[in-house]
Amino acid sequence: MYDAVFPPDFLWGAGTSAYQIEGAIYEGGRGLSIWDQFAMTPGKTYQGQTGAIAIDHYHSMAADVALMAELGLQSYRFSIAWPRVIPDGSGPVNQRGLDFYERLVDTLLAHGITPMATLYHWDLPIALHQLGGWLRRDTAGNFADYAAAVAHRLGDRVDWWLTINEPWCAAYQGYGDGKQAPGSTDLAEAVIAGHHLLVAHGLGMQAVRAYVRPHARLGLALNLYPVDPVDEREETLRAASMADHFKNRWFLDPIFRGQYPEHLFASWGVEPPPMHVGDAALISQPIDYLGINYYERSVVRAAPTTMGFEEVRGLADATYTDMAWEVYPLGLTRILTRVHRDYAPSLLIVTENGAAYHDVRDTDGTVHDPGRLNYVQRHVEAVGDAIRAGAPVGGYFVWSLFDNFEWAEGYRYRFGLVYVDYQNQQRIIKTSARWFGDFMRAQRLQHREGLVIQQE
Ligand code: IFM
Repeated sequence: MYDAVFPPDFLWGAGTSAYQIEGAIYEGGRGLSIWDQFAMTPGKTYQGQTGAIAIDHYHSMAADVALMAELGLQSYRFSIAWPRVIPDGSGPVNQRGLDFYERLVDTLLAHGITPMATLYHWDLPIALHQLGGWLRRDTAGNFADYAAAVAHRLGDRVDWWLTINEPWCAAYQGYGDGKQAPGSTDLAEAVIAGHHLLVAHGLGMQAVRAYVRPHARLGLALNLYPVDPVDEREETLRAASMADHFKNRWFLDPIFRGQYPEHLFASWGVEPPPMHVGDAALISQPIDYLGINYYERSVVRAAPTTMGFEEVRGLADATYTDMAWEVYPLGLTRILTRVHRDYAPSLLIVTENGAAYHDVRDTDGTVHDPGRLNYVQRHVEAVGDAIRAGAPVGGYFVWSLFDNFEWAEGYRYRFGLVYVDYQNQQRIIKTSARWFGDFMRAQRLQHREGLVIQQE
């Protein structure tokens, strides 16, 4: 079922982010972030859960990397916590913070695992939030200084970089619907925050580029969704177009075309963001790859909401994960080929793809996760289909390597290939991880020995 479609240098891996796994929020000179504050605010997360301890990766990093090697992971995507590196967001660099990530990178490399570093996965230092956070343009400049500090230390070893993870979530969920930190509910603010995140991406690209090796690859990761109308009525088709603009084109267009879609903000009844001279070129500077985070498609119908649509769930014949996200592998092929067709990035990497289930330990201590196994297998096939259709896909990362803090949902859903017992921090390799490890090994072997292995 998996023929020789994946090239020898295809990156296979899994990902995490700092606040979701590290814990140790008061250690190593780390400052606090908007996520510490948000999670500690009553009512913001499931049962008031926080990332204060998470899966304690800060203390178990070496063992965690050894586990990655045991699994056969070829590449590991992680994020760097800005408040560990610059506790107040701007100003002095905390060398102990950088030391931690340097140890992580060196341990990965010692195990032959390729590091992919994300610079911003939502943990804005609280001191910057107090100055205005992403509503303040200078935050983008502060981000560039932070990015430079990290790249200065790690640029001689890390060749894969992502500036911002999912600016749509950071902007819209952080400032628009309030589901994420810092929890504002003002669409006009979300639009401004989104623009400043893009400016930060642009400045961050330049800052990192100055310190990395010539062959290093720099990009950012967008969460994208193919959008389908639930029926063929004209108003539904219009709603689907609105949804596509909101979910996809809001960020794709400025990055690849240097401009927001026409009438986008007017259609939401808000002002466009404050564009400075040079912003368009800065934001749309060439990236070496686009990270695509794909989980499900979006099926919509017309509704009297600000964006003119609402999501439709519970479709007959559809299957859903425990988090009620549709399992729709074809959507991954579709989004990859669509981005290739409409925006033509030179390289696409699936930087996140995965499924949340309520996994449990069997009496013998093992964890079987057939839902996730099926999800990952089918999405890997969907990537193969996209490559066959001509999309330049160069990597695939499962989200997530470990069960972890799923933001406002706390610990109630598990995304990991590896199960974590939150009582004692024990790690247990799930069935999906065993399969994925074997699969990665088979891919390597296939290319090393020039074999074509047909895997069942
Ligand atoms: O856990 C998150 C991740 O941090 C960002 N992308 C989506 C994942 C699942 O919700």
